[in-house]
Amino acid sequence: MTDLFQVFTQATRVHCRRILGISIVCLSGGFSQGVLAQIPSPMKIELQPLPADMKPYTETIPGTSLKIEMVPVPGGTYWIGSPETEADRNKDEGPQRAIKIEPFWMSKHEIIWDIYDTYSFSLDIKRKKNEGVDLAKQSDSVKAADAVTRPTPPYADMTFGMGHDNQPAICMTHHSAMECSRWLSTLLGKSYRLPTEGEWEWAARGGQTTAFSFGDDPSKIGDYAWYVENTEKPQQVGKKKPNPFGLHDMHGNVAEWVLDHYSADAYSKLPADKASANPVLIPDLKEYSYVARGGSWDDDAKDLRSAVRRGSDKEWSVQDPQRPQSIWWHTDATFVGFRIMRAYKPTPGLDDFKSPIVKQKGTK
Ligand SMILES: [Ca+2]
Repeated sequence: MTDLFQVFTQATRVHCRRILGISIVCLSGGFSQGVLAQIPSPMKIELQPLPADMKPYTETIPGTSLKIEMVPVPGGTYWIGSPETEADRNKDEGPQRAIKIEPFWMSKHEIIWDIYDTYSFSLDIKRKKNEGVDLAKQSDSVKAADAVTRPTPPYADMTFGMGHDNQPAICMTHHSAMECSRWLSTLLGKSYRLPTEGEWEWAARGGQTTAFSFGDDPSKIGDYAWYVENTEKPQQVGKKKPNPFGLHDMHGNVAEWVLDHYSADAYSKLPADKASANPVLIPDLKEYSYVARGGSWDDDAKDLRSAVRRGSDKEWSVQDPQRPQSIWWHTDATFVGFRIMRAYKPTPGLDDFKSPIVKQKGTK
C-alpha cells in the first residue's frame, strides 16, 4: 500500500481491503446500513429527490467561448451490473451488488476537442502570452491551473482524420483524462473529476434497470447512440436523444474513462447483504488496466449496454513509436474519451485525488 493511498484512507475514513493487489475502497465512512431492505430486488432502483438547490449550470473556459453544460444527477441506490438473464451479458458484469450513490453533476456531453486542445496544447497559456499577459502577476488559482502538467506533443494528429469540431476528444490515456479534469478544477474553482464506475453506470441507467436507458430493445438504439451500424467514426456530441437524466451519448460515440481500475471480479468483492457507498478501485501507479464505459462508435449494440465494462490494455498504444511510450496518448484508442462530474457534497480524498503517475510508462 503506497503512502499516497494511506493518506487517502486516513483523510476519508474509508473501509478498504486488498483484492488481487488492488485496493477496493468504500467512501463516506464505510458501508451504509439497512439500505438493502429498501431495495428488495435488483430490479428496483431507489431514486432520491434532487436537492432543491441543485440546478443545471454552464461553465465557460476563461478567455474562450467554450462551454461545459453540467446536469444534476439525483442520488439513490441501485444494483450495479446486469442480471444473468440479460441478453449478451458478460461474466464481469456480475454478481450484481447494491450501491449507494450521492447526487452529483455530470457533463451533459463528452469533453470535446476544443476544450481538450486548450489543455493539452496549452492554448490558454499561448493566448495569454500573445496578448502580453504577465503570467507572474496572475492570481494564485490561475497560476496553479497553468502549472498543471500537460501532455507531451503526440507523434501524429490524434484525430486521425476522424473530425474535430464539436466532436469528443479521443486517444487520451486515463492519466491524461484525470489531469485534464484537475486542470478544469483548478481553473474553474470547483472539484471536477472522472466518475467512479458506480457513478457512471448510475448516470447511464437514468433510473432504469433495463439493458439500455431506453429499454431492452436494441433495435431502438439508433435514436440514442452512434455505433458501428450508423457511423464509421466519432460524431459531434449531443446529436442523439438524451437519457432520462438528460445526458447525451452515454451509450456509444466514445467509450468513457471512469476513475476505477479494471478488475473482472470487482463486484464479487463487495458485500452481498448491504449496499456499498460508492465503491471505487482507486488508481495507482499501474498503467493497466482502467475501465472505459458505454461502448463506442466502433462497437456493436450489445457492447453499448449500461452494464458493459471494458478494461484498457497495451493494444491501445500499439502504434506509438516512442520509447518509452507516452503516458498521455493511446495511439490506437480512437474509441475512448471521457466526461467529467462534480459531487454535490465534496468527498475529500476523492474529489482532489491526483493521478499518481508522474514518470514514464512502465512504472510499477
Ligand atoms: Ca459515450
